[in-house]
Amino acid sequence: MKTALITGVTGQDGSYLSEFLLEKGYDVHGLIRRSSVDFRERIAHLEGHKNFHLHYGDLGDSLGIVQVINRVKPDEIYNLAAQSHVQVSFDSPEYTANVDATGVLRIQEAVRLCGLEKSCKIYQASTSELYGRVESVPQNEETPFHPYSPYAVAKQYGYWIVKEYRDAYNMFCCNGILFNHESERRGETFVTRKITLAAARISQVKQDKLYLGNLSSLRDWGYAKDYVECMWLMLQNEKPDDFVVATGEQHSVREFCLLAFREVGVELEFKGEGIDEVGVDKATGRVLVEVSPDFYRPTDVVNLLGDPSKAKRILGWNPQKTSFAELVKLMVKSDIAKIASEGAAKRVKLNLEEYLEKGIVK
Ligand code: NAP
Ligand code: G4F
Repeated sequence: MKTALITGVTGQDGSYLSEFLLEKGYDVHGLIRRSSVDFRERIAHLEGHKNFHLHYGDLGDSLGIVQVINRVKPDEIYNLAAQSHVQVSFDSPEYTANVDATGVLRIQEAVRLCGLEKSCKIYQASTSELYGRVESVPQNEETPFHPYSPYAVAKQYGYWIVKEYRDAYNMFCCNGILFNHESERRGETFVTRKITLAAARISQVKQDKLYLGNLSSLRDWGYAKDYVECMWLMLQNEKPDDFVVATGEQHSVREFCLLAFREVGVELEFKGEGIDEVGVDKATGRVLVEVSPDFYRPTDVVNLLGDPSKAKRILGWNPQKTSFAELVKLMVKSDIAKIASEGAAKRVKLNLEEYLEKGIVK
């Protein structure tokens, strides 16, 4: 039985990758951070599984990482842990560098210190943000990087230290240059999930309006569940290498909004430009989407489109399992159910409070 260690196991990708590897018969170990709230929503359903184990640790703490790697002796490490929000990296640039840059080095060195450099394969979660202020479109493994946020600059260090250890110490380590991938489990402050949650709430009269930043930003959005398979395929390849993982299709934030609101029966029409642009419900004339400068970034990456030919050719990975329209649909559907169930739970609580007050239940 193969053993895998996943950092970032509580995140979107970590949860799907855990399910994927358990399904393949792996013994899966996850690194978790101690926090005051101990409910880990995305992996709660896995916590009783006999081949699923959790260990406390933090990418900022070398000694802890060495201890976990020494205890687990993994055949494969998937380093998914990161301060993963680009906008937040402008507010916490030093923290982001410590986790997203030096954290990668800590993993690589820990593997060497534990004497596992010949047996343990490492996957590093690199990113399309490395292309940043893009120098050409579409982007592939040969496209020059131009990182354009503290997050991307930190990830660039991670990318290069992986390549360095591959050459210097002959280690099997790979960079997956993943373009944006989303899902029902996407963090709620990333733009796609913010939109699908808002569409669900607005349709259930629980929110009035959605405020967004740059509506013209272009992304290559795929489905996270499809992408974790490619992480695994990279570590099964004959030799370590770097791969772009993308769909090869590009859409704007505005287009994402149009499709998401259509799923809840609202036809939006966008009017105006820049900060004055609004998304109006065609049927009622109500303004449902507005632009707020709060969500503009000091520097924004606006033209990402990936070319996944190499992953397709060498790894046999299918980049278009889930289409853009299907992705939007499944995210909105899930959020409609989530918001409705929150309402139901609240009603039960209110009823219970009323019954307690009236002495109907004790
Ligand atoms: P995510 O949902 O934000 O998850 C991030 C994970 O990192 C969480 O489990 C978080 O743990 C953990 N983490 C954060 N700081 C840590 C630290 N100091 N020590 C240990 N763990 C820490 O991210 P994701 O979307 O799954 O992305 C996974 C990885 O792929 C990230 O490295 C991200 O930068 C990269 N990436 C993502 C995309 C994308 O579109 N999703 C594209 C390219 C690259 P807590 O639960 O304790 O916060
Ligand atoms: O959803 P986003 O925050 O994702 P972003 O910045 O592309 O980063 C994500 O994908 C990267 C891969 O390219 C990962 F490495 C990274 O970890 C993360 O998962 O923003 C997408 C675009 C940006 O151009 C942003 O300016 O949407 C624009 N946007 C417009 N309004 C907004 C908003 N982004 C957010 N988060 N919130 C808004 O209200």
